[in-house]
Amino acid sequence: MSQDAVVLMAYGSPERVADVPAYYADIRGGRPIPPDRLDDLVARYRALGIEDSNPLNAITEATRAALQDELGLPVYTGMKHWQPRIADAVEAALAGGAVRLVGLVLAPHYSALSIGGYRRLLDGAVAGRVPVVFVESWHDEPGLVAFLADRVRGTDAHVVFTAHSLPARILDDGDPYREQLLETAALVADAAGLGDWSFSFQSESPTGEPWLGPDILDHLDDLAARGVVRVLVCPVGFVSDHLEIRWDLDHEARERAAELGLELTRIEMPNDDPAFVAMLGGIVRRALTAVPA
Ligand code: FEC
Repeated sequence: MSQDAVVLMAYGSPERVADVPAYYADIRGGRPIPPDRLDDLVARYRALGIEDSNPLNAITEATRAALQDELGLPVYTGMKHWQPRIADAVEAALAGGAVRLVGLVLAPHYSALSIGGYRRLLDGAVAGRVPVVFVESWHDEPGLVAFLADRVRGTDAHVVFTAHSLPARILDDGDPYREQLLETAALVADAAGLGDWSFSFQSESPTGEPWLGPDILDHLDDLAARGVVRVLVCPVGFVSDHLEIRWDLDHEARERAAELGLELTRIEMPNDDPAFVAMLGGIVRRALTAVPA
């Protein structure tokens, strides 16, 4: 049957520990990997219990299935750094009769280094065979703001909004990433009536160049020095439980907070929450009506 279809894109996670070297090589795009960094990454996945199967990819699948039900259209998962690849999703969609594709990334904020990469992979795979409606960002989507505001409203903790850091050189090129992140944080804080909040980056990689800051670990030091005792982390740049949430926040940031005498909690991630999936559905429907079939 000829119809529209959605390619739902995510970063991807190795299915088992044995996949980590190939997965990391994909992220590095051919640049060499220091052996200690690989060992460290394997140890992080092991610490999360990912030996022979990966619950993180199962979350993406649950979100895909729920979005498909919500839309009544086929939705195919395409991963940036693991399987099924974005190109696999495109081939499956075209084999299923798709005549137009919506490309939606499970990350709300645009950077040429992140969403731009998904777009290049999608466009390259489609190669002009069908029209593509690509959603560049959804950082100020009212449903996202309302969803996150519900997660932080009424807290007596200092709320720290976070997102993945990127090399600071993106600012030289006028990249909107940081601006969009700060906008989401301000919109959520306003909608939830928060008085005490801040923003920090997380998950920086030691690549030898400066990254956007402040990093959450340093930021926790500052908050403790300011007399803050309770912190609620709201990761606006991520939408599901994965390594950067379950290790970088739940392990590393929590450990640093404990050393500082801070109580650190985080919001439950959207994952496949029905309200979140309904919001994604609204974005897809709007994208389809904005562009003639
Ligand atoms: O749960 C999982 O298994 C995967 C979690 C995961 C998500 C994620 C999201 C983003 N990343 C972004 C940028 C970078 C840049 C580098 C980089 C490196 C890694 C490594 C792992 C990793 N990232 Fe990631 N990222 C996730 C996982 N990321 C593992 C490699 C080990 C390490 O450095 O810790 C640096 C690459 C390089 O070395 O050159 C840059 C951005 C996002 C948010 C947008 C998105 O989700 O696509 C931006 C989830």
